[in-house]
This record gives sequence, structure tokens and C-alpha cells, in this order.
Amino acid sequence: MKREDLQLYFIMGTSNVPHHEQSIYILEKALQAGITMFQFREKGPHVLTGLAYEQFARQCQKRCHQYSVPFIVNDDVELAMRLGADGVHIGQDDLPVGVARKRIGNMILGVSVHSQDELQTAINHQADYVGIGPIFATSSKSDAQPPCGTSFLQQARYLHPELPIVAIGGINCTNAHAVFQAGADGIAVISAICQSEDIEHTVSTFKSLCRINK
Ligand code: TZP
Ligand code: MG
Repeated sequence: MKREDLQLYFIMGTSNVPHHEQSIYILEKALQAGITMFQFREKGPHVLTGLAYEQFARQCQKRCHQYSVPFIVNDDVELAMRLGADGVHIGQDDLPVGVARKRIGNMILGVSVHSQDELQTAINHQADYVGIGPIFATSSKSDAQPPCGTSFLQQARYLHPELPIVAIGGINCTNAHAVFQAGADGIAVISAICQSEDIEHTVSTFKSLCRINK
């Protein structure tokens, strides 16, 4: 994985869009516009299950391949292995980082961290990148921790200058500059793209902010 892949990391599942059928269309628009990484995250009140879940994942994976954008699966290591995904993203309530690393071999491993201890554990088990957040308030994750602002992100960057870090949670075109300034390599967003009325414009605005801060 290249650090630049984190620049604009789009996360989506069917519950993040008003009508499920729009999901693939939104992903395609986002890919065309230039997202750099994608996470399949099928969570929420009315999620797909069984065959429909796997078929939807495969459709997303196919689109990502067409644009050479890494396809990452949230939580579900078994699905990621079955599909031959590019990677897996896990949080602190999922399987332990060391176990995930053993199972997936050298696939990309991303880990959400909220403290120095969690960060160090992720590094010790060769996480390829860490996610830090929620930086700002979010309504896309029902069990999200309270917003943490940018101080932990800044600290993590200071202590680990080379570590690929993506910031997440409530990031939009107006506040994204603050997380790049705090040292993030990229931003991970759900609603900013899923609810955008002009995905192309939203994506290019995010990407220009990213370049300015490099
Ligand atoms: N993890 C921490 S916040 C969050 C996740 C998955 C949701 C981010 O969604 P949004 O809409 O970009 O705030
Ligand atoms: Mg998880």
C-alpha cells in the first residue's frame, strides 16, 4: 500500500444511501471523480445479508479494480479472504490485530485506534495504516465514541512521522484542512460523498485540500 492511497478514502454500505440501488452508482461516480481507496462497510439497520451481501461486495470490488483503487473490507475477514480483497479494516471490538494479521498474511491491514496503547499494538502487529477518529461529530456510526478533535492525531503524527494515518468522522469540505494540517495522510468519509449533490465537485475539493497541505 502506498501512503498516498489514503488521500481520499471513501467508505460505503447500502445503509449510507437513501435508496440501496443508488449505492453502485455513487461508488462509480466517486471512482470516476478520483477517490483513492474504498472500504466496503455493510453496517446499519437494514443491511444486506447472505448472498445479496456477498454479491454487492463483489460488484463494489469489480468497480474498484476497474479504477485500480484498493478494495478494503470492513470487519469481515472471511469475506475479504473469499473475495481476494486488497485488505481488511478492523476496529477495537473486532478480532485482535495480531490474529487478523496472521489470518490475512500480507493483505493490507487497517486498524482504528483511539489511544497510544492501541496505536502501539497496531504498529507491533504490522498494521499498514491506522484510522483516527471520530475527529468531528458523526451521524454515520451509531456506536461512535465522542469526537476527539485533532490532538491525538497530531500526537500520533509527531511520534510516528512515517506511519500512514487516515482521519475519520464528520469530515467535510469545510473542516478537512484542519486534519491535513494536524498531519493526516488522508481523510475517510461516508456522508460527505454519499450525501453530496455533486460528487465530482466534492471529491476534487477534498483532493485540492490534500495537495495544498503537502
Ligand atoms: N468510524 C469512526 S467515525 C465513522 C466511522 C466508520 C463514520 C464516518 O462517517 P462520516 O459520515 O464521514 O462522519
Ligand atoms: Mg469494526
